[in-house]
Amino acid sequence: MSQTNRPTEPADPGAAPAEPAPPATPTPRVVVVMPAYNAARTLERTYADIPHELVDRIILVDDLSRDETVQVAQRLGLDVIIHRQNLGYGGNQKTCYDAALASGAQVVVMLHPDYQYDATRIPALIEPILAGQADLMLGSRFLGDPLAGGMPRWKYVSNRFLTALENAAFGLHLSEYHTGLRAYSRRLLETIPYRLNSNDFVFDQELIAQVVAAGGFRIGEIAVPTRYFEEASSVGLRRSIVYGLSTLRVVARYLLHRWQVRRSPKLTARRPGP
Ligand SMILES: Nc1nc2c(ncn2[C@@H]2O[C@H](COP(=O)(O)OP(=O)(O)OP(=O)(O)O)[C@@H](O)[C@H]2O)c(=O)[nH]1
Ligand SMILES: [Mg+2]
Repeated sequence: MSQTNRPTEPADPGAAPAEPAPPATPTPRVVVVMPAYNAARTLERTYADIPHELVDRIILVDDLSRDETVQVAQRLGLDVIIHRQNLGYGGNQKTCYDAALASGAQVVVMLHPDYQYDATRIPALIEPILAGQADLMLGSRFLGDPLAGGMPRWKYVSNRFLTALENAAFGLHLSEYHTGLRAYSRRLLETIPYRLNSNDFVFDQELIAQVVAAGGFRIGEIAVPTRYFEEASSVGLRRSIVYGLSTLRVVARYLLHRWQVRRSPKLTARRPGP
């Protein structure tokens, strides 16, 4: 993969002579990552809603889009990483988190670049992580009215079904597991062996199963609006069926692991420390 970086801050020619540096403030580094594939038509809108005063860096990983995603991202000044080959949504996120950790992120926000999730909600999303009260925060559409936001009824029903099943298996009470707006603490991403997960959409579910299996991580959620519209990227029926079945497999694997019937390396391994 290749990487293009945002130019560093230009030196201010009119700057006063160097004064003693102020004491280093422990500012948490918040990094937004966007796993992108053909997001040219929605990227600028998504970017515009990001609370830039809170975010230190925005990394976009392009999975060999066939549109102008890379050009738009570069024009916006994002850090762009380009995959040499199409890996899929999960493979894309692996690169996102590797890059975010390497950049020193303390909090990592994963945001779909298709403008389906309201980036203006990022401050509320990351607040519990910054306060040390959560390690994983989910932006949930099901705390609002997903149907009013245009979610197709069959997606609504399958989401509810899978969420109920996952709650029962994981012993949680979340309102949805299938959101594209999430935030993670550095500690979580350093602990969870996310690289072992699928390169496909089920990556998101495997990661939550890993978080639950690891224990000791607090998960929270906030309400986010649902937005379905013409230019948004959306999974069709066939891929949704594959996704649903893969999610069932994640739940089954988790239960077998927990009942000590069959141990899963994905659910036991730990990423080596830095
Ligand atoms: N790397 C990669 N990313 C993808 C692929 N398909 C979609 N994406 C990105 O992943 C994000 C989520 O994909 P969507 O197709 O919107 O799927 P979804 O949001 O889970 O499902 P919907 O509720 O139908 O929108 C999008 O913003 C895309 O930019 C893919 O094949 N490879
Ligand atoms: Mg989408």
